[in-house]
Amino acid sequence: MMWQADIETMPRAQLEQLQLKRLQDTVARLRANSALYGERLKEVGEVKHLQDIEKIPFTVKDDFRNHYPTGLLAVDKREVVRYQGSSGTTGKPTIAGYTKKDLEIWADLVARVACAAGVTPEDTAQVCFGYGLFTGGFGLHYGLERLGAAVLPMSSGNTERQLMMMEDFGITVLIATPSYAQYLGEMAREAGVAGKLKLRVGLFGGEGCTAAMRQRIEQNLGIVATDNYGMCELTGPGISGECLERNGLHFAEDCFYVEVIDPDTGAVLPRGEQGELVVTTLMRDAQPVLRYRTRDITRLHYEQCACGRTHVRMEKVKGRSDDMLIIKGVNVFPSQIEGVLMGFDHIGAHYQLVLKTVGFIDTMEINVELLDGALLESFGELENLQRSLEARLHAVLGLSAKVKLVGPRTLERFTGKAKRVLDLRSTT
Ligand code: DLL
Repeated sequence: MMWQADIETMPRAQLEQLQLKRLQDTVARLRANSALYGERLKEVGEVKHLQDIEKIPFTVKDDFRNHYPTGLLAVDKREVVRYQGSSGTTGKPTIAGYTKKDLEIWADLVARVACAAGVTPEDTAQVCFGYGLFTGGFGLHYGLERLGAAVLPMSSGNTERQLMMMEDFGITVLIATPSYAQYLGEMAREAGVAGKLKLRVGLFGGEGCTAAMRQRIEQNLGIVATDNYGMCELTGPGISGECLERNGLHFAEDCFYVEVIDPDTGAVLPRGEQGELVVTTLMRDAQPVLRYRTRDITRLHYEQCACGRTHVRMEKVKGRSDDMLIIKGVNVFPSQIEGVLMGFDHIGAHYQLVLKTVGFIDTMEINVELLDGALLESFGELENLQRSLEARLHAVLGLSAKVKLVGPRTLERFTGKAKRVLDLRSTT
């Protein structure tokens, strides 16, 4: 099923022509209406080919901070009908403004990823993303309405009430971060309602999760879930999402131009190489963004997908370059650790990484929840499991980590994006 089949299956040559036209329009509008880009584009000549984009300087998060809250608008403020922001809870948020047309396009983009995940107008969806500045709640809400599904706007938190409504309404679609979906599944089983739920589809996003973790959540809740990516600086959710092939997230290339760069040198990498995702908006009126450095590490696949969509597929995000841990000089993404942990049967879905400095040396301890507390009674089995985990982690990461196995339900649960890393290392 496709929401805008003509666009989603557009032959690549035609798609690239459309991108060039839209890029040229965006650049022209920014030259005329944006103080920041007007200045930056002075040195950039004409954009005649898509590759000419490489002459344009990058936009970075600090540009949003320095022009907070509305300095990046390229339209008169009277044309703005909504503001959204980044999900962080401290400091000044990153702000995105939208015109009416921007909101229309955004709703269609979200309807596209929901449709690709198998959502239909017959469905009733429970949105467990926060409604507020965060783009997740309102973004999914209007996209699902656009598609014709019924929406229950529960927002995040109050898990018992979420489960009650899920059962009462016969909710079929769950919209949540994977960590909250995991928690909901756990609570549903505990409350004895898991068997009564009618869920069939999940749309996960706002944070990554490994394929192994997803499989566990799917089993708990009886759903098939797709991964959906987005960020406030570039609109919000709906910029890329998986189809049911689940073989990468299709990027909405009619509305965005994507590149992958070497995060250290800024050089554009050849197609298919892993690096930092850089995105240019092609259809935003209120706040167009040129070459935004997302900090997210991924890889792009240009071969056509079995679903028939032609838009480029982005691999699941491996991590953010600023979340990458450097431990004793070794680069580690938390997702690599999750991948190892989920390969063990007795291990639950909750873990926490604790980094400390002991006598000038970095150490990593991983608190890992067991699925079954009974294992804690058997010292021998516990020790065996701990040793196997440590050996596997060492083999995969090239680094020793101490594993501490803890009882079920002892680690913190999250209703939004999970915070699994506790970095207590001294910075001196
Ligand atoms: O998290 C937008 C969103 C909401 C996407 C709901 C999908 C569903 P921000 O709060 O601005 O926006 O955070 C953006 O979150 O740069 C990634 O690091 C991370 N992120 C978002 N989705 C994924 C994902 C929303 N599917 C930042 N996989 C991004 C991995 C993700 N990371």
